[in-house]
Amino acid sequence: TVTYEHILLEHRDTVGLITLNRPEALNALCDTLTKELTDALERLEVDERIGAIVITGSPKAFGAGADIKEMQPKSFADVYLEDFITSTWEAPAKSRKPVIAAVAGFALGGGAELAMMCDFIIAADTAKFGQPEITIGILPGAGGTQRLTRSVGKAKAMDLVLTGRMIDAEEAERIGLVARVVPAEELLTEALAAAEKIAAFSRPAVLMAKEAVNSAFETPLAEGLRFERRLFHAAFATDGQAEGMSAFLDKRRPEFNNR
Ligand code: CO8
Repeated sequence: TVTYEHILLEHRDTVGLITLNRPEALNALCDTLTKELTDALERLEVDERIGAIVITGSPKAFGAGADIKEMQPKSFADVYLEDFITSTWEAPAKSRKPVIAAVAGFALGGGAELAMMCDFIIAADTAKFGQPEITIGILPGAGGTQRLTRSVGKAKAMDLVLTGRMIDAEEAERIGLVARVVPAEELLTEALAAAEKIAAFSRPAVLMAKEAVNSAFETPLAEGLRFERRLFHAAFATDGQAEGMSAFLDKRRPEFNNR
């Protein structure tokens, strides 16, 4: 096990649980936190026991954005040359294993962007999402103009990015930003149950399914459909297909070996 300063990393059987843990700054994503998060995700990625990942914060905040104290003195040359913040910040989006964001409280700026880098968001009824960058003289810089627009469309994305207003969990679900809203006290249970469920399926199929859905955002339709069909055909080369279909016909639970 590793010990970090601003996050907690736990193995819950087949699920990797990362808890952002910088309460004094509402989980503002400082340099150390983002590096630790990247490190934890890389460890989980190569850990064969882990089939899915949950990223969560505290009841008060999933993440209040990039650390404004750290950003305040930076110049154009500083941020351009260090490629702030993408160079340290693409880990959740790059992970091949499914990553669920379990969001309670504030998910603002980089915090909302982090949630959107995950494969889907389960929100507590206390969650509040927003891209308030405009209120501090900048604009979203880690997907807030791109992933948000793809998930909720232009009207809502422009509204949120240009006014900086916050939306509650109910509105976030209505516009398609979050997959489910649950009572705050059930958030972690629900997210871990979803992750465990995913982790129990045939792993090649899970990774292919994630890759196929993601290709919908990166390719024209004809290309995406062709890619999906190739993966679909490839799934018939896995043990999971043989086991899953035999188990169905035998009326028993499948036992996947992740091959
Ligand atoms: N950075 C640094 N410190 C923060 C941040 C932050 N983003 N957010 C909160 N804190 C600190 C506060 O300074 C305060 O510290 P202290 O007690 O030492 O004064 C502590 O957390 C508690 O905060 P508040 O007292 O403000 O708590 P409230 O409950 O009154 O308010 C809010 C909560 C509404 C969340 C408020 O803190 C707030 O508006 N925070 C800033 C939100 C924001 O503007 N975020 C966007 C930042 S810009 C950004 O994210 C650019 C993204 C680029 C990509 C980044 C990828 C990592």
